[in-house]
Amino acid sequence: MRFEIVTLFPELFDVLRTGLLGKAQDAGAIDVHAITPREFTTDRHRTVDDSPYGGGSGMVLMPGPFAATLDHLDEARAGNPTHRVLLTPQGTRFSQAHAQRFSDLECLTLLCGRYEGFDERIRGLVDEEVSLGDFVLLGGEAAALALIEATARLLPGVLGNEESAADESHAESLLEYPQYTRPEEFRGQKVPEVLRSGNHAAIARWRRKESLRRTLERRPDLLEEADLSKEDRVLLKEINDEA
Ligand code: JD8
Repeated sequence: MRFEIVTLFPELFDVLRTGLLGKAQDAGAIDVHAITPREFTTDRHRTVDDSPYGGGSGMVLMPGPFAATLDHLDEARAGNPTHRVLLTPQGTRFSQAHAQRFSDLECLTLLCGRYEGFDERIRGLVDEEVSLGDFVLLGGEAAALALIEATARLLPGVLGNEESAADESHAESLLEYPQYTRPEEFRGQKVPEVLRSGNHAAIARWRRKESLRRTLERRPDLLEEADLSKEDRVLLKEINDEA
């Protein structure tokens, strides 16, 4: 899968050479191409922003350099299609469902802004608008990096361990159970006995119960959405009766 990023700071995407996504790039499973609209300006100062019509503080990104960048990318792709996403606080909240949908694409083009944001006519150049969440960033780049990571980890050949992505997807509606490794005792806290019992059925039951407990305590909204089995309801009743 190819990720194209239109950004004033293409060097920020060098971080994707780190770790598993670096390996995925080396292996050709993903291809990351960050490009700056400054390259497609025509004036001496390489201007990409200007003051807002109607007055007010700050600068607004001009549509021309963004449109020229997208045209260039279309030509470089030789007619192969892409899906264009604008990162903005005004977009729909990014979720795992977006990551799943994007991971089916051959090519995804992400538009990142800075300053006070985009000239309204840039919105007409994209297929959808996405927000990372209800907090204020300085620009779209950190949101794009998170979106790329969430999407790329779903691709075949990216995770290394082929089981992990599928394994987690059926559990994605619940929070994860507590995990332990060595040592057996740390600062007076012991690893739960059941995990050292070798009883795999008991371990699976304990893990499911602790997932349910943690989700109930921290993210009851997720529990509403989860489709729970009869056994899950038994475990939830046990949790309730403990209190
Ligand atoms: C793009 C400029 C800066 C500063 C308005 C738009 C996403 N979840 C998210 N939070 N913030 C962004 C985001 C912020 C951006 C731009 C995305 C382009 N800014 C802000 C305050 C005034 N501009 C985001 N996705």
